[in-house]
Amino acid sequence: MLFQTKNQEETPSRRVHLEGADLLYYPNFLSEDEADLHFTNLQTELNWKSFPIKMFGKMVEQPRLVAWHGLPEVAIKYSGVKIEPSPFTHTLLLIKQKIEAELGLKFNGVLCNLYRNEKDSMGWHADDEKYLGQNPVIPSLSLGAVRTFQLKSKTTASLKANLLLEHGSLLIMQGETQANFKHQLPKTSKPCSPRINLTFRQIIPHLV
Ligand SMILES: [Mn+2]
Repeated sequence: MLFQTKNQEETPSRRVHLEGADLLYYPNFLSEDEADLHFTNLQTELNWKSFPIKMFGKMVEQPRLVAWHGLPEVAIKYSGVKIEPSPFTHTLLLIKQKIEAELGLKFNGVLCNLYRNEKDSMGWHADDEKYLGQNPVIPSLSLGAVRTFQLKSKTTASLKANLLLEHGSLLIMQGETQANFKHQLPKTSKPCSPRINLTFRQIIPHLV
């Protein structure tokens, strides 16, 4: 088709229909081989850390490992704690460049989450921090075990979606998605192997 770019033919995407959200899903953004290789390398390359959080007045470990990588100026506040970025690694740069080429956008940081098994999770939240700017474009790359990603409207209970995020897939959250919706990655009862999720961000340093 004339209006289709070469890129879109190579990495087909589909819209996720959810009123008030703007979601684009590429099931095979990476080939199986690329995804396998990146998954293995990221497990050892990244600066994975366990972050404590306060729950019901007690300090507990968050149910996942986290790494923040980016340009030197993009320290962020994560769960109320300021974290300085580790540099982009070789694998992160390869993935970042591929996403930037597809979207025609630049990103200066990437939040990495490692869900070690079915018990690891992330609770309901929106990526709506001021330092991400209004209506941020957030590409979310998934590697490893398939997990269910859930979205729910901040105001309308009937507006919700469950998405299975596959190995090598890319979900783009953009437009008013963060303004109108929260998202989470619930734990599951079925045993599962590790999953790595990379969410790329364009941080506005003076707003952190
Ligand atoms: Mn998020």
